[in-house]
Amino acid sequence: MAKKSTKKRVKKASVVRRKVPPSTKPIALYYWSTPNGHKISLMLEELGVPYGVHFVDINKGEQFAPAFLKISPNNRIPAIVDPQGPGGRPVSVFESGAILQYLGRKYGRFYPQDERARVQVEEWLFWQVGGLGPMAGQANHFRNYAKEDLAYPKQRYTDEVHRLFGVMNKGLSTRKYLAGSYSIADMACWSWVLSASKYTNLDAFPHLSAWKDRIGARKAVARAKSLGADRRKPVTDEDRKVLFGQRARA
Ligand SMILES: N[C@@H](CCC(=O)N[C@@H](CS)C(=O)NCC(=O)O)C(=O)O
Repeated sequence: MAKKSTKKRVKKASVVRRKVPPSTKPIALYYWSTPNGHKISLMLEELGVPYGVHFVDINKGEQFAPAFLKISPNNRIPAIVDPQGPGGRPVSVFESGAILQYLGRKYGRFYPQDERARVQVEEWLFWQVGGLGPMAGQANHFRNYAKEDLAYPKQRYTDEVHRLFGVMNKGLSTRKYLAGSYSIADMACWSWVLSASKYTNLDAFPHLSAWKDRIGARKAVARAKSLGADRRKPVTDEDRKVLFGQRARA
């Protein structure tokens, strides 16, 4: 390796001395008060780190704004921008599961480093993003939003939520939280369970019911759930045109 000249070394050192202190700008959360949004408000509240909220009114089509699509190309909330990302440079993250993992790694909380414990958290996290979320989302759509009253999809997705609740209940019969200790997996599931429990009687799922109440009693969870709740309004026909029947855009 070539030896650096003293002149160069002095120059480099002077650059280092002039370096500005790291930005203290908080994480920006792109959010609307929905079960997917709550996953991240919950994690940020549990972490107790400062964050700024950008409300993205998905009923009015703000998820299609070009600036938001740069951060979240799937036109869905939640998303975050961390001004202090890897290497001290900003990073944006979309997809709730990826955001939870990112924050868990960054702050070293609610996402264990021990591989066995981490695998269990990931099992339940992916179970939520690939199962509970989509199934409960469809049940919600056909029960509350579809213009037509369609018996088959209503039953199909309500049954699937019931089955998934049974899986959770069984897991929670031997442990307090889904992966043993309170983790991002619980945070991912909680708001979905709360919303689906409006049409699924929890009497048949006592362990799940106790878990729901245990998490619901946490102060951080109450704060996270109430964030922007007052902005949510009943879906109108105009909103339906924005939200449903979306197809690929140029
Ligand atoms: N897989 C995504 C799902 C996110 C999602 O579906 N977000 C909904 C709100 S709960 C949304 O932004 N909808 C806007 C739209 O449908 O255009 C995640 O887990 O982040």
